[in-house]
Formats: sequence, structure tokens, C-alpha cells
Amino acid sequence: MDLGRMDALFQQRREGHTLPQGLYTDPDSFDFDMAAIFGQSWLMAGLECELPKAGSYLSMMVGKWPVIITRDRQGDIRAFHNSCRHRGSMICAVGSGTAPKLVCPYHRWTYDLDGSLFAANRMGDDFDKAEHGLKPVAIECVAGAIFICLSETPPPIDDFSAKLAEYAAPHNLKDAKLAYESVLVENANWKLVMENGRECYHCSTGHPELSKTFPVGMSKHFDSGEDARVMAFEEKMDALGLPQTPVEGHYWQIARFALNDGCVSISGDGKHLSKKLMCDANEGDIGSMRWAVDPHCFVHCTADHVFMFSAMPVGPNETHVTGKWYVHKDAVEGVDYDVEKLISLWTMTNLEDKMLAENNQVGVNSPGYTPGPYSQEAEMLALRFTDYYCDKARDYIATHGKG
Ligand code: 3BY
Ligand code: FES
Ligand code: FE
Repeated sequence: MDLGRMDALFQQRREGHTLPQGLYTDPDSFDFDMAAIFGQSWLMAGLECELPKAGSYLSMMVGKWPVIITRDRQGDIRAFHNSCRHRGSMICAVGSGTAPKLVCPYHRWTYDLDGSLFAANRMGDDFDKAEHGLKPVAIECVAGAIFICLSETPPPIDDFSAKLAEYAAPHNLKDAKLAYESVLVENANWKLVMENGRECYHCSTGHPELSKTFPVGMSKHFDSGEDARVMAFEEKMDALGLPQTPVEGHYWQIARFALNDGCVSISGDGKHLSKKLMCDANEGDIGSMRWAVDPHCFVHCTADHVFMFSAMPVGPNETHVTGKWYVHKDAVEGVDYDVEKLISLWTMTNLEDKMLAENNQVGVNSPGYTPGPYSQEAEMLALRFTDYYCDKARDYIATHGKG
């Protein structure tokens, strides 16, 4: 990867505008984005409930890098590079499950859930197991949500985690269960997928179904304006002790916002999708508590369910979008919720967004592409995303030299 060439691309960035073409098309930008962005940012892996007991594991890809998260025998959640300390094989295939130990499929080196090497056959008397444990990945669990960072010097997370703990507390995320997970392959650079996911300029025409419940006209950072109904909602949430004021930091935003009039969930008909609520304050009429973490995710918590969106690059023009739907752990499928109904709105929305991002990519490949201006009103979060991207990139180039 030629950092000098990457630097030249970032020099072309015009403030308030979309990125220079090469950052969406250049094959080098994939390796660069992995190293400078995905290797240096806090990323949301999911919720703690995905690791319900000692021995639970969750194996996932962070772009091209495999990571394994475990719950060890003490109940602590840990994260490791999913790369065997023998000859580097991936130890656990992507997915989740339970295992008493982690056994590499290649030569059977066996690791404890805390990452220490438990057994390695025929390695000789001078072999030191203690020096061959799995390499740890930084991890923070906040109010039931799991964040990992592959950097050895992760960025500060305290401001974000303090706020998220406060805003997420009423949603009892530790009492959730994963009801469904999907992965959508999109033939577009991950930044186009994210920019699209950070604005609702396209929503009223691009997502007619979502628009029924989601306030797609909202501007800035989930600021619903001075509308009397919205102000009454905010007062009500304050009175109930449910934090609602939008808060944000360099790479994150959190807010609770009112859904459309008469709607209590982000769903096809505005009604709850699960009868067993995760938060029963105000009879489950509490809007949506949304948080987003750059570079890759947003989460919506309504009273009845949680939806997580995460985009990961897998190549210069290929992105995997993972959707996860959670409900209360005691909700019974077929009784309290119906999976098809639960996933239908965001599945439709994600498919619509896939078309938009792929179409965007084709146009961006054109020799006629020039970076264009974002709407300061309707695309503020998309602009914040590209600004975050450029900040991180410049930091990386400054500390790693231009080659
Ligand atoms: O970031 C979000 O919450 C949403 C989901 C729909 C459009 N996007 C702005
Ligand atoms: Fe894992 Fe050989 S690579 S045991
Ligand atoms: Fe969209």
C-alpha cells in the first residue's frame, strides 16, 4: 500500500463534499481502510446475550480479519485474534456456539476460553505454552453491548460508554436474545454503504415503508425540531427518566427520538413487533433510542426490539451488511413475535439501500464523477462520517509516514 498515493487522494478532499473518486474505487483503499480505519476504531460486535454462558463464543470477521469473542469460565467476555499461534490457521469458523475449549482444526493446538494455550502435542520439552496464548483484542462491554478494537492503542471510549450506559439502561439489553441475523452482500465500497446509511435525504422516496414509522424528515442529528408533539414527547421522556437529548462525540452519536404520530415501533404498522417488551415504561411508547458508531454501525432500540446494522468492507467494491434483530429473552417465537414480521421492514429497507449504494458506486466510477456537496440540513451525519474517515486517515498517514 502506497501511503504517499493515499495521502495525495486525501489532499484532494474538498470540505463539505463527497470523497475524491479514488477513495471509492482504488484497490489500495481497501488495505488502507482496513489498517487506518477498521484497525484503529472501536467497533460494535453485538450484544452480550449472544454469549449467554461460560464457553459461548462468537467468531466474526472485521473486514478481512478474523476475531473470536468468548465467555470464559469466570463469565468474563474476552476477544482475541482468531489466528492460531502455531501456523496461523483460523481456529473457529465464523458463527457462534459453545465449546469447552478452542481447538485449532489444523494440528489440534487447544486453547482455553481465556486465550491461554492448554495443549500442543509433540512440541518438545523446551516449548513454552505460556508464550503462545491467543493475542488479545481490546474489548469493552457497555450496558450489554460489546465493542472491540484491534488497535494496540485504542482511541478513548469513556465518554461514549458513560453516555451509552445511561441511555441504554432502560432497555435492559442484557435480557435480550438474538432472534435473527442476516448478511447482505453489496457491490459497493463500504463508505458509500455507510454514507447512505447515515442520511435520510433519500428515505421518503427510497423507503416508502420505513417512512410510515420513521421520521424521515428529521434534520441534523436526530433533531426533530420544535414540533409540539415532539416537544411533548421529549418532556414525557424526561419525566420518565428516559434520556432523550442528542449527545455526540468524535465517532459516536446517541439520541432518543419520537417516531411518527401513533407509532410505538419501527415496524410495518407502527405497532410493537414483540409482545414481551424490553422496556415497559409508558406502555412501550418511548420512541427509538438510537446510537451510531463510526465507521460502521447504527442501532435502534424501541421498547419491543433492537435492530443493529453493521457494514464491513470485504474488498474495494464489496461490503457485507450484517443485520441483527433482538427481542426480550423470554419472548417466545410464534407466540410473542413472528420472525418474518420482525425482520420484514429492515430487510426491505436494507435491500432498497443495497440498490442505492450499488447504483451510487456505478456512477462514482464514471469519468464524469466529481465530489458533490452534501445537504447541510439532511446529510449532516453522512458528512460527519466522511469527516471522521478523513480525520482517521490523516492521523494514520501522519503516524505511519508517507513511505
Ligand atoms: O442511521 C439511521 O438510524 C437511519 C436508519 C435509516 C436511515 N438512517 C439514517
Ligand atoms: Fe493451529 Fe497448527 S495452525 S494447530
Ligand atoms: Fe436508506
